[in-house]
Amino acid sequence: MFKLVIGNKAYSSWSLRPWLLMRQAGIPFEEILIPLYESGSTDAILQYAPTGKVPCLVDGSLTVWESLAICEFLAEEFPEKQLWPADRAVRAEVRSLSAEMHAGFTAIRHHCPMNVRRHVPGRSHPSEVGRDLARFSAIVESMRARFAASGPFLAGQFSVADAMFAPVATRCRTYGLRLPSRSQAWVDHILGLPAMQEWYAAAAEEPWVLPGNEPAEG
Ligand SMILES: N[C@@H](CCC(=O)N[C@@H](CS)C(=O)NCC(=O)O)C(=O)O
Repeated sequence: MFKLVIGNKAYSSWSLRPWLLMRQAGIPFEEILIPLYESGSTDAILQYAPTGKVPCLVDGSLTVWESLAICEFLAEEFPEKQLWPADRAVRAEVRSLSAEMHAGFTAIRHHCPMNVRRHVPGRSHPSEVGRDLARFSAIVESMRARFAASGPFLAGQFSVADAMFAPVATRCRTYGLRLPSRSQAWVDHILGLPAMQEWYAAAAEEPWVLPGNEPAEG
């Protein structure tokens, strides 16, 4: 069985991506959770991933690291699940969006760190966060306008892009970021998935708290 090595569910946005992909696609795996940013965390991760970072997927003697590479690998392993859309043009677009997420959105990632236990709406954020949010909304509005008829996900049916953007959905909730209606509907849909509810419930039970990152604002 696959082993998926992840970090704390409260904080580890990169871990959430392949975890959600596997849960949503019904791909069985054993979860190995290594609490991050403790003495010994990096050494523990290095037993699996050469980067010392999570996520990491282990399949027997084979190791795959980097969230997007894991998603690519799984899409190839399970072609019948169509984790990339079947249509060539849509697939190219969804691949581009997934790569854009993997390489970009640095302001929102830096200034609005994922913490699914937190709710702190109404804060002011640097203007570059607004630019990332505008790009995110433009993506979702465009995708949902074109693919509404084929399902509630970005390209209609669930794809790697939904998994890659899922942590942005959690940040929109945590920080109360305002979105246009189609984007808000996508965020609500992602956060309502049973797999996301499972992730949130597990995060709520985690004992680990990063200093300065956790007052229980609600
Ligand atoms: N580009 C990597 C990013 C991985 C990453 O930065 N993971 C964080 C947790 S979300 C990590 O392992 N941090 C531990 C550390 O940097 O010591 C990916 O896509 O998987």
